[in-house]
Amino acid sequence: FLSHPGDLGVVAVGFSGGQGKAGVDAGPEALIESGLLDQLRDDLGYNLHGHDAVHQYADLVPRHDPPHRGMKNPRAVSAVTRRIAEQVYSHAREGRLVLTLGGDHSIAIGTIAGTAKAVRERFAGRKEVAVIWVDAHADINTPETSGSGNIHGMPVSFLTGLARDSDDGFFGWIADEHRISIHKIVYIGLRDVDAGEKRILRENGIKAFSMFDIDRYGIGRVMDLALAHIGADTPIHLSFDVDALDPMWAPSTGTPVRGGLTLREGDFICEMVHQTGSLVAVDLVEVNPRLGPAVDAAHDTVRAGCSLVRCALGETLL
Ligand code: 4U7
Ligand code: MN
Ligand code: MN
Ligand code: MN
Repeated sequence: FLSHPGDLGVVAVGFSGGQGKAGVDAGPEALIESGLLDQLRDDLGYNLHGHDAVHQYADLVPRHDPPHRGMKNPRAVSAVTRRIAEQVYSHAREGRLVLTLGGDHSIAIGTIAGTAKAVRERFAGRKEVAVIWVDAHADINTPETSGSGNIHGMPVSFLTGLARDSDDGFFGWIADEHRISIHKIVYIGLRDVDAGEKRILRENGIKAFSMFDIDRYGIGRVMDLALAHIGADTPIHLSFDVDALDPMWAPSTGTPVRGGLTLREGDFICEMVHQTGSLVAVDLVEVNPRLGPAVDAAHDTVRAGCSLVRCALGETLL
């Protein structure tokens, strides 16, 4: 039953340089091995493009990559995300919905830069992409506020222009066409936000629904409010960090935080975003099949990730 036939660009990103734990680069392979892309093709009816390779970007990762403004692996992350931006842009320019499988969340610098540019072009500058960022974390540290130096905690600051660098080798390649408006981002699932990040969110009036809001209003009302904030007929990029889910559902991830979304709440977010008909791109990131407490941890996490992606791409319960 082909409920949502269409063209889907796939970018599988085997990259872990935005943080320090090995194994998140094996996320895409684990998701694909468990049958995700077959399900999208056979069960949901998509025409897949670019799904033949998990990209490693080895040519872009220098041997020596000392910190810059406290950022770790800055040359590698800058070069890889720049390449990802081109890959995502080429798919989006062809009118394809774009699915990116990570990889750590630094790669969203590339994915969102790519969709932002494609959306501006498609609507001749009259529309800007909105971002729904589902995560335990806000990922909006600047290099200066970051305590860890890990760039997977900074993508939103570079994408919004809160953080900038004039050197192309350190994200200076990010131009206005790649950026998103601070008013067009909505967070869902936050529960581990650094003090400096809270300040940034507050001072810029950024829309955020924490786990408190989900407990208070329920995920149904939170999604209504989130989508109302974005507004109808606005192209949406969904960036889903699997650590938004409670570790009960997604234990194999680099920075797990207890008190998170149930798998059903995660799926619901994705279903609601799909139902808008405005989805232009989806990221699923931070699946690390090498981590986790129990033998089944990686398997459970991969299964949860597959479910999220299928819901975002149109799988329905009935
Ligand atoms: B993820 C952190 F300090 N805020 O900046 C940081 F708590 O993409 C975590 O959401 C970032 O997984 C987590 O290092 C990045 C930390
Ligand atoms: Mn996170
Ligand atoms: Mn994240
Ligand atoms: Mn994480």
